[in-house]
Amino acid sequence: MSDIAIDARPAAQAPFDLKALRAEFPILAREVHGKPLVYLDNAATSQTPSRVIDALSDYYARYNANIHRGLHTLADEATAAFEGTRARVQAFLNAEDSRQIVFTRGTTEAINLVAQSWGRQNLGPGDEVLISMLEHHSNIVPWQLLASDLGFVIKVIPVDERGALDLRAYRELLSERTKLVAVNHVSNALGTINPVKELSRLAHQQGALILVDGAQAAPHQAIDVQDLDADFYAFSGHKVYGPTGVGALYGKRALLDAMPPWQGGGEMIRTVSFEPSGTTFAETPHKFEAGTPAIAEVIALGEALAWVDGVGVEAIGQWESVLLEHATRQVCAIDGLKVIGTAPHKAGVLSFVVEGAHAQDIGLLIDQLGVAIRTGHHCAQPLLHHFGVEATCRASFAAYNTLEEVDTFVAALHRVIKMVR
Ligand code: C6P
Repeated sequence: MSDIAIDARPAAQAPFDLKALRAEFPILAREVHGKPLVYLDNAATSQTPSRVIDALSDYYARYNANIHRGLHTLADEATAAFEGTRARVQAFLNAEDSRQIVFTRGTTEAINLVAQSWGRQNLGPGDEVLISMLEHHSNIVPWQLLASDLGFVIKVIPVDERGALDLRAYRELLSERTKLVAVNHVSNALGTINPVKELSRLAHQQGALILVDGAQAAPHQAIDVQDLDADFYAFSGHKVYGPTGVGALYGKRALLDAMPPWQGGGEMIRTVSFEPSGTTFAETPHKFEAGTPAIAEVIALGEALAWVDGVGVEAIGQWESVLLEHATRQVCAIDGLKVIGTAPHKAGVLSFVVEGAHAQDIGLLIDQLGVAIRTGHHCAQPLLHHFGVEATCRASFAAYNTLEEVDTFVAALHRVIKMVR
């Protein structure tokens, strides 16, 4: 790779012991196609440190039991650990009360919960829901499904040519018809960080609620739902160094209390009877958690958040900015490469297209060199169409990535582009 000019500036230091931190992730030691793995698909899912993996196996090895309904020791231990994560999530989001935290399968299910419970109760003909051009399909399709049932209108906040939200258009779209603004905190496809506090203030001025999809924000910056004045906030465990199949929804207490259950079953009832209206429901948050939840995963999510707290989410975000800048500077120098998404405030996501080369081909070939990036529409098809592309290549960063990995990625990209052109 002698044709690559590697940045000669002195290497920035991570604000933590990067070598020791990497050693906590067993997967980072593996090889792919005979090359050391360079994992840059963190926006899709981040890797898990040993303590999270241990928490999963420890649950099955020592206290596997169903929660909330057993009187035996194992059930007590499992319940305490499960509810311990609720308190951990409360602290992570700076929620007022752990009862405001509902466990879900992830961000997607959290948004569907709000749509099916709050939405069915509160939306109808004449109402409007504002979403943004930046949304992931999971913050588009649930509203479309509901709109076709209930007859409300979905309006889309546009973005400028850099991929930043058009705030003037947002102000103009807001009206007394707006009942909900549903936006992501950070765009998964472009990395744009949205000014959620300001969006929230303006929504509330109009009497609308705001739901924030925090899937791509929670791993990279401190979240304070009270400061944001978010009515709902959702995130996924597998993007914050935790397991798949688990996530959480925060909601303001009065809203959650007034919302009906959205799924029926065990765990979410107080009493069940065959008499008309004889069935009554558990309190918030349990009325939203029907059936046996992902107990081991919830417990391990608590461990992941403890890990993030230990490293410091601000330090993680700071380091990812260094990686992003280092990568952006180098890829921008590649002939015919265009970065999609250059908003002034960005998280660690680098999306790009290369003239004369299909994103898919780049993704497949770069994998042969050990580098994992994502290619495709990133479940944000309307956004990509807006930028006139079907697919981009996306590199996304996490705490454990190194500047050397960025250099390996850039060198591999140069090689692959030569091969496909
Ligand atoms: N984005 C990505 O590669 P789930 O699948 O429920 O954990 O998360 C869905 C989701 C919601 N909102 C945003 C902003 C997201 O980025 C995602 C998941 C992955 O970008 C998979 S497409």
